[in-house]
Amino acid sequence: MPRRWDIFCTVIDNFGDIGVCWRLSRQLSHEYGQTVRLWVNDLQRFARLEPTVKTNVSYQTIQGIEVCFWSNDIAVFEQIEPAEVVIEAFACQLPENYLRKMQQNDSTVWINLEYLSAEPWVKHYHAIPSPHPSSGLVKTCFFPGFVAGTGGLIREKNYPSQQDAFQRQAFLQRLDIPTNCPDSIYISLFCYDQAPLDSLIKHLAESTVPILLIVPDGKIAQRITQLLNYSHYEVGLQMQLQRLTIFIIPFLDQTDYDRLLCSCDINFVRGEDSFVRAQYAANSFIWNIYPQTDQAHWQKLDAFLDLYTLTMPSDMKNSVQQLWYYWNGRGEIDGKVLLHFFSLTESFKKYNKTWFEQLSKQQHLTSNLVQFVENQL
Ligand code: TRH
Repeated sequence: MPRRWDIFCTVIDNFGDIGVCWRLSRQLSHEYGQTVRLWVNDLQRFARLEPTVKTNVSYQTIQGIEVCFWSNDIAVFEQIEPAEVVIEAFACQLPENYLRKMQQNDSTVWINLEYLSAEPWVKHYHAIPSPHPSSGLVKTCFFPGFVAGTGGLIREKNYPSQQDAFQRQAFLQRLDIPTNCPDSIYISLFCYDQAPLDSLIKHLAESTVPILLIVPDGKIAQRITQLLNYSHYEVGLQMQLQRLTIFIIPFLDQTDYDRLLCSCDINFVRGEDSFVRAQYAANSFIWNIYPQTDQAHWQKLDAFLDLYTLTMPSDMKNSVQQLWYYWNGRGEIDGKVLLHFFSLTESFKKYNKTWFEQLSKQQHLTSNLVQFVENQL
């Protein structure tokens, strides 16, 4: 049943909020024929991962989705009729006057799309309706997750076949990355400022295996350039340190970023969305979790490790845990740890394929959302 959806997204920092909302919007529209209006407060950020976004217009249609700039001027919402389904992404606050209009139609389905976590409590809190204190409307928290009983993960219907069909060699050549280095390890790098970048670069440079490190344009790429004492920074720059070759590539659109994850042997990913996509790419991955001031991220990290490594041989499990802890700021490693992780690359690929198959068995988030809405209306 085609419904009208309003998705509200505030970009707090980084790319994850709009990254998730954009994937959701596209899947709702393209695979479920839903009419989607996406409200986003930062078009510049959005344009980084979707270059067709115009940053100087308030309304535009992209790939069949109405994209609206959500400014501070709430008078705009006086003219707006709320949709049948309202998604408030990551507990962003709806405009007051929009909320008042929602009260006039008590069949509106109002959902707060939460952050992803592998913690066991998630399935107990998923999809529990609660009355909103001031409006009296019912709001439901939708928790994405990795197991049955949660909201699931965003996964396009044709994701595996899409990836099978793509041409790795042509893709890497398009990015000016050499493809004739069969003995080299291809690594992509996307991480937070807190990650021990200096030490990683040092270990990679000392590796006995040649390494091609691919870094999308951004703060991390700039820091590496400084670290290696290069006098200028630009996209396309290639740097050499012992057996390590570093390529600064453009910040890619989401589809190409997915391809990059499929093209590399090892992916350093972060946050939420790139972390999930690395799992779909099924190559080795190292997660830099979004750091929280109360250290709550450690619980989240451990919860995911428990689930992900459940059936992993102990050698691989220890290697993942040691490396992920180090990468998130707990403990140092010596070069041998990294080399050992590299030596397990093929085993990780095999294990991660099974992990992906397991994830694919659960209903995906968009399908769960559509089903939930149909049950309400
Ligand atoms: O950017 P992030 O750090 O986002 C984070 C997390 O979502 C976190 O949970 C949230 O609290 C915080 O934002 C505010 O990392 P994440 O989630 O991986 O999102 C990055 C997005 O950017 C993802 O959709 C992939 C996309 N991307 C590209 O499209 N091209 C690129 O070149 C790169 C490096 C990323």
